[in-house]
Amino acid sequence: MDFNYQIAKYMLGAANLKQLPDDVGVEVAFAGRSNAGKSSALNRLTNRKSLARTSKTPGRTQLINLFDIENGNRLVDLPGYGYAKVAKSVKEHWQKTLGLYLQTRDCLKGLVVLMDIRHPCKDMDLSMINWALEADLQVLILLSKSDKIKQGARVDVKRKVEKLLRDSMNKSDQLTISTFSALKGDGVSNLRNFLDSQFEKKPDSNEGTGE
Ligand SMILES: Nc1nc2c(ncn2[C@@H]2O[C@H](COP(=O)(O)OP(=O)(O)OP(=O)(O)O)[C@@H](O)[C@H]2O)c(=O)[nH]1
Ligand SMILES: [Mg+2]
Repeated sequence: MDFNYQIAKYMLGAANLKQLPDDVGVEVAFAGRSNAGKSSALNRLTNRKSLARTSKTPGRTQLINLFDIENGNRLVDLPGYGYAKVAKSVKEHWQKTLGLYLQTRDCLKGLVVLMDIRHPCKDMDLSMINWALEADLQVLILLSKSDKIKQGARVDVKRKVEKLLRDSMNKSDQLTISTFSALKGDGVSNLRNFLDSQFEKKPDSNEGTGE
């Protein structure tokens, strides 16, 4: 393991792009439909119960929340898309802000897209994945809440999603797919490996200095 994700520190929640920290270092963002399990995935990764706020009510995360890892690396919890009951004006604001963040943020290197394993590949998921690949981001798809279905069905859904995405997307070599359960820990090592491969290592990380 290259990075210790347990030391993640909450930095800030940005309501608009002006509030984001300087566009340097590396960011990997967690995207997905509302309620897909983005905040829960971050909590599982960092082994912290409530680093990122989770909720049974979709639309919980309403800011771009940033968490500092170290060496200028940041995890980003994005507001979910596709939640019908949020007021239209709020939704429009978020779609615009999210779109701008994804399109203009130079330090954004990777995107983790969570899709509930029981309802994968909705239109907005496919647009998000397609857009990210076209923008040359590395993409990890997490088929979330895998504990909700049996092992056989898990393998089956993963295979189908893999085929659909490989057939429909250009640049699918930038794409990795894993099942995931924040509850049971399925796929957490795949998430860690993906992040380790995106983040900047220290220039001369010196073991034994206590850092
Ligand atoms: N069974 C099960 N439930 C999960 C899992 N991950 C998340 N949940 C539940 O799904 C609900 C939504 O989880 P969140 O992590 O808040 O989802 P989110 O994608 O951050 O949602 P928004 O911030 O609204 O976009 C919560 O009730 C979680 O407890 C999982 O792996 N297994
Ligand atoms: Mg959330």
